[in-house]
Amino acid sequence: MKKSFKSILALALCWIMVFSIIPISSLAKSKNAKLAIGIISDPHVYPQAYMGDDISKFVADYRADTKQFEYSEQLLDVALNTLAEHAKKNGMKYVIMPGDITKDSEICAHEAVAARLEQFEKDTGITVLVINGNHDINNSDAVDYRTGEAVKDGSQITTPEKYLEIYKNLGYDVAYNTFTPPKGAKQGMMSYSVKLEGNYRLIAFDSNCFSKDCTKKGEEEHDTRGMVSEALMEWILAECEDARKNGETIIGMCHHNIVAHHDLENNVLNEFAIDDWKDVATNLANAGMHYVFTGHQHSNDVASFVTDEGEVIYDCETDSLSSFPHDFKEVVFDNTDKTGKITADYTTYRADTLFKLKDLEGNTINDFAKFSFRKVFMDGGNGDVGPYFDAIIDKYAMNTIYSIGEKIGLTEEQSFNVARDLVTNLKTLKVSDIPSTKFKDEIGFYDEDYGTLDSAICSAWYYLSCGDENIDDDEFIKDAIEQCRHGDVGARVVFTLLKTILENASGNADALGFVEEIYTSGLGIYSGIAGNLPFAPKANPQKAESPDDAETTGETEAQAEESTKKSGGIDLSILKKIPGMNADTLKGLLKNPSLVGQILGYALESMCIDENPGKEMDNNVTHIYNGKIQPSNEGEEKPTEAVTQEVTTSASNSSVPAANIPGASNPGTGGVSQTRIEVEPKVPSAELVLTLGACALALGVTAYLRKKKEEA
Ligand SMILES: [Ca+2]
Ligand SMILES: [Ca+2]
Ligand SMILES: [Ca+2]
Ligand SMILES: [Fe+2]
Ligand SMILES: [Fe+2]
Repeated sequence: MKKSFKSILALALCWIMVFSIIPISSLAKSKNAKLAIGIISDPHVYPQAYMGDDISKFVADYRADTKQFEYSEQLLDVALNTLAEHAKKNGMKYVIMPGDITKDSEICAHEAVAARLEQFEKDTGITVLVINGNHDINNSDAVDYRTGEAVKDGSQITTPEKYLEIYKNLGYDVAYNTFTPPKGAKQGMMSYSVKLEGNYRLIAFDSNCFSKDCTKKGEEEHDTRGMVSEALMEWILAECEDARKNGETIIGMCHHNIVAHHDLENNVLNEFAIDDWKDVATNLANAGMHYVFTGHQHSNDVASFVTDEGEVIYDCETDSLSSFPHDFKEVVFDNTDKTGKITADYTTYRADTLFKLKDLEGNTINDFAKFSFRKVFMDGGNGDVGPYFDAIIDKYAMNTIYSIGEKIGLTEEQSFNVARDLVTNLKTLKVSDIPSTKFKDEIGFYDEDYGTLDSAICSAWYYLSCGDENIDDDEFIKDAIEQCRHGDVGARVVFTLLKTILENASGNADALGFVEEIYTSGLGIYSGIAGNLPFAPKANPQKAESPDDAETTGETEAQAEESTKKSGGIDLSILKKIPGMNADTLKGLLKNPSLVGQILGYALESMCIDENPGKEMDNNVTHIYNGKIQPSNEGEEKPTEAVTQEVTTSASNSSVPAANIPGASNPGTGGVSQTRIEVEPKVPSAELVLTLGACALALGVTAYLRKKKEEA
């Protein structure tokens, strides 16, 4: 008896063990569960070993770039090490990367990153899943500086086939399905899907254009824009269908934004959101993809979009690891709710949150975000974006300025002075009487007497890049936007432009032609954009008696003083020095300065205000998908934006019903406009447009230069 009791006991213990261990662990794979994922986007790595023995040439050549290439390897290191540390607590199983892995598709960079990621997989047991970005394939900017000079002989360009070979162990090794484009086409060819633990399906799709079947020029050279071809969409929808049949929760990843994160993505910056984004977002959301992870624009943002059927998609964009503020994210999904509710709990971290970087001299950098912001915009000064503008003008515009100048008889020196003075005069242009002080401690830029245009640009850059925009406590930026929209900032920008040119070229017979060509060409482009803006350009109420009339019709001293006041303190008498100037010409030139101001205000507002899906709901929040949304009962308008089911801040864990979210039922105030706008501004780089953007839109000169450059 004793013996058999023992064996029964042993048998029972065995059963307990079998039931308690084996079934649970085998069930875990197919059963819904929480899932932690790390997200690193746009690391834009370039290996220091390829910058040459003396890297100063490389650093100088990329001065006009906000990406910190010389720190890109360190940034990836500290971010991965932080994720590994966090994984010990949150059990993270996957790290995903939504593209722009390299500077410009350099093979040396791809190979260095792939080696680092494979090592990370070995060290941590975490699986890394990558997708390519626009910079990563067929990019003729691929460069080798090992000789100390920029060598662009094509030897560093990564082809699509080479890319697949390099990343074979970083996604494709665990793929459930892959996409094969139709014969002769390559769009989407890196796309694959993976079944993730916890009953999720990741659909990683290649939104890029690097082959002749889809690039704008029909060449095997990358575009900045992105798209989903018909064949790729068919494949994605089939994947969604298959995942839904299996009861899997669908998660998307691609490089380009599926939902526009602010209104500028609908017009000026239309290469950031994917082509026809509303159609793509509608297809994906209706097919059951409610969360998609993107990058590309180098900023932190969540934006939502609701389809006609009431399905929502949240586009979570992660900041570029190599650009201010150098963030990465972690998300915890939960699909265990029986009703089908899916929660995504996001947390955003600075790259150097646990481990610090070293500068080129080997000194520890305490706050890399601040270091990088100041390095790009201030170069050690206070609130002075001059060096960055100088670098941009130098890199993108100087040759064009010289050639225009030459055409109208300016010396090279005069042309140079026009460019230099424009930068100086515009960045110090007063846009508000209120001092700019909000970022004095955190970043170090400020204006203690009154707010200038460069402070407005720095502020906008901060808000857009960091996310969780809240300008409630920023009296300067609120006033700057108001002054641009309805004050005389536009007029003063125009006068500054004229004054600068005339000061350097007055007396020249063609100076007027120069001014007119620049201004009208710029204005033409603005009018084109403005016709599609979500506001109607209003005539300035003061325009009827604007200074241009007075200027050319023999005004009195008192009138001149009044004109000077109206033009923001700029002495307009200089306009009289233009050879051949008459009232009609001047009127034409100064036709609509209020439009210039409105566009500048619109650009600033798009970058600084974000209520989609709600105010401060980008970085550390929980977004919940809880089935279809019923269109709101007030009015026939369907909610096309800024809608969230229920939002919980991670910190407080308090639940806020959708009705209480600012902007939730108020389309038109959030980041997404109602109509897609087709304009053709050619964008040399994200950095150029985003930074000069606010300023250049109002300038006219940059649009003109850009257009001229294309013609050249
Ligand atoms: Ca792997
Ligand atoms: Ca947002
Ligand atoms: Ca935002
Ligand atoms: Fe990027
Ligand atoms: Fe990109």
